[in-house]
Amino acid sequence: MRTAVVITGLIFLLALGREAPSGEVVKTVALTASEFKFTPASLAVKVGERLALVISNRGGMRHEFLSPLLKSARDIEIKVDGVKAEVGSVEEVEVEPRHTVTIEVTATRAGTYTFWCGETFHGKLHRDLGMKGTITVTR
Ligand SMILES: [Cu+2]
Repeated sequence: MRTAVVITGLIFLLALGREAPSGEVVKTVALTASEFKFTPASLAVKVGERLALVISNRGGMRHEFLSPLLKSARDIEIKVDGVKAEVGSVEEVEVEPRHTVTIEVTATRAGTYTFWCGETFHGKLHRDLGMKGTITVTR
């Protein structure tokens, strides 16, 4: 009986090991969205480092997070108010007022990636009113 338990435990561990993001070191960065800025507006991460971007909307209107980083990164996971949302690929993430969305990604390529808000206010992109920033990915 003991053998059976050990084997079950091994299978469980193997199954856990297949999940790429688990066990990786996670760098958590808090990003506040409001009218009309992101704070901080610049952040840095390393290639292969797991980034958890915790975006809190402290404003009164819906904001978005868009970035080419989401196209080149791997293993994207989205959590809305702490609850995991299933995603295959993602181009933009919406954050309603007083809500928090966490984007977890692992950057695969070095470079400087812009991010911005694609919502509009009186015909102008929030991006053009100041809601933009950069994520620098280094080796
Ligand atoms: Cu916005």
